[in-house]
Amino acid sequence: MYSYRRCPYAMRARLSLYLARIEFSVYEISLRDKPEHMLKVSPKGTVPVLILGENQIIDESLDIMIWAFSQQGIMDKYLPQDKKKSSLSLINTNDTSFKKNLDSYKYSSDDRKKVDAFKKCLDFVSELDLLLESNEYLLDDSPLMVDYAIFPFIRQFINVDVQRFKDVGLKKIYQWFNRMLSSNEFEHIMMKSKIS
Ligand SMILES: N[C@@H](CCC(=O)N[C@@H](CS)C(=O)NCC(=O)O)C(=O)O
Repeated sequence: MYSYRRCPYAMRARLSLYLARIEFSVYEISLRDKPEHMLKVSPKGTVPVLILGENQIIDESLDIMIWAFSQQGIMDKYLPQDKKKSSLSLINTNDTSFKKNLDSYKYSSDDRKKVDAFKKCLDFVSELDLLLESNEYLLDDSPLMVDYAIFPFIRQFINVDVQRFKDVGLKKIYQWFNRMLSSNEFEHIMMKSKIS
């Protein structure tokens, strides 16, 4: 898999392969100097790119997750039918509006824009915090695809300014974040080894 260690999309893909116990080699790329072969097999130039064979690649992180779960017959465990619609809807909000606001929060040099983006991000994060009133994880008492898919982005959001986030007082999501952060699976996929 062509990957980039700190990319949240690549993290969710690596997490799903780890959960499915699928062995894979990680080829860590530089986003500024992408390998020719990667661009040849996936011209859109984003990571992760999972190479299954000569003419078979998967270059969307959610498709990699779904492929990994289906390979091992653990789709029902991580994306149960009765939670499919709500899982995909949360992931979609994460990948569209939340990601856009997260980028403005992270990269804006204008303080007013930054604060505005932070508040917009909080709308989604508060929604997640509310879900955690009912379960240990977002939609269940054990982590599902939705937790693994969203966590890397919430991690980025909190890490921009941990104190600013803590001052808001969203305790449940902060506990969830710490639980996901210290999980074996996250520690494993962040290890600096080439082979997983
Ligand atoms: N929709 C893609 C998005 C992947 C994506 O945008 N990855 C970023 C890194 S976090 C990337 O490769 N960007 C290309 C670049 O920066 O040149 C997916 O889910 O796999």
